[in-house]
Amino acid sequence: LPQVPDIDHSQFGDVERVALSRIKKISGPRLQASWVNAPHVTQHDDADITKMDAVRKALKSDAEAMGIKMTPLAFIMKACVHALREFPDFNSSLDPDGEHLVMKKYFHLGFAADTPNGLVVPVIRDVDEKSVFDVAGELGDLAKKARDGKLQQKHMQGACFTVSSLGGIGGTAFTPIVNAPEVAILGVSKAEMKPVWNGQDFEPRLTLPLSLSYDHRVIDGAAAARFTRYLADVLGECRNLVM
Ligand code: CAO
Repeated sequence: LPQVPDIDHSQFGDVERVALSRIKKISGPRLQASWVNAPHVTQHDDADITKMDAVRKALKSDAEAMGIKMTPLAFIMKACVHALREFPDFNSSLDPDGEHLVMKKYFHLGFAADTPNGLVVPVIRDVDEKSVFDVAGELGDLAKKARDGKLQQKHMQGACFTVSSLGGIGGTAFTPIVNAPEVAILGVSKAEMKPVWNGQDFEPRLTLPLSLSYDHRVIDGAAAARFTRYLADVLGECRNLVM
């Protein structure tokens, strides 16, 4: 690879040299490996989550009684399983021989977690077999472990697909880097109430921006558009996401 010029910045003003965190030293080369090996494209779409959010709010107090925070991310992860089932190529990895896909029959989903020391990706196993309460509960536990620096290797292994949610922070879209050797990652931005034309009037609808980055060696653009639309429809209908 061509090198970035090595410049002595102190010739231009005061500087301080700070060590990278252990996590950044590990995640940096992995992100770069994915970026340079997998040709990335990002597909953007919107999901109407008005109904999903009403369901989530209705479940909130039951969840709280169980000590669980019912976050939108739990519904989104459940919806991803439906889309991965419908489009199995998204639940694969490219075999190192470059001539086969390794199709996964399980649904272990990673989620990007922001911690004081950097980005980590804990994994929730068998999301297909878990209720939205179970997924929300595990999300909360793993996110806390991540923030406290208590994740073990076993908590971060075996993911088939990753969700990176910046929805709690803000933004309208971004282009996440695929967590290789996975072949796709879903970026989620902040849901906003938007006026949507229903043929007669503008209706206020809660709109969730989705950004799906994918490895173009494995996934074609049309498949990515279909996957993202399907996911948006599953979220919109909010069927089979609770249990
Ligand atoms: N739209 C609108 N609001 C959202 C939302 C969305 N898409 N997603 C979450 N929210 C809300 C939550 O409901 C919560 O509101 P209340 O407290 O009023 O209920 C608030 O935003 C904060 O949510 P959160 O971000 O703390 O919780 P979460 O379960 O959604 O996410 C976790 C958990 C671990 C994913 C998150 O804390 C985090 O680390 N996010 C950053 C991930 C990241 O860095 N990604 C980039 C990696 S590089 O590709």
